[in-house]
Amino acid sequence: MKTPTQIITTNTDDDGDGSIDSRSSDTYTYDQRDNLLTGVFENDNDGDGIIDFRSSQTNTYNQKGNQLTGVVENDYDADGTIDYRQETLYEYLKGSEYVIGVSTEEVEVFADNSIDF
Ligand SMILES: [Ca+2]
Ligand SMILES: [Ca+2]
Ligand SMILES: [Ca+2]
Repeated sequence: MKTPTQIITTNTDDDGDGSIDSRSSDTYTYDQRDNLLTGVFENDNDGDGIIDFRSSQTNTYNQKGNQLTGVVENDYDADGTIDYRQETLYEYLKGSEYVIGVSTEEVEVFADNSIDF
């Protein structure tokens, strides 16, 4: 029996001084077939406890477990407004033979003061 929810937290101490310089938290959920349903990725680039980047992935599947849609949403400045969205549609003919296609939609290209590397 697989765990339906998986959370991976990474703390990075870049200079080894004992204080965390960046952290990321990834949360995954799976269906009973072990297909990835959602993934949420959060990044605190400067380790101040405030999330600076957020991204999510949402997938749907048909009854055979083949992926039907995949939606990626990125919030580059973690202000709650999605800055980038990409939707992928999968179509299948007989069996699992996969035919087409990708459709990409961009809400905005970039936010103004996004990533503070
Ligand atoms: Ca450090
Ligand atoms: Ca931060
Ligand atoms: Ca945003």
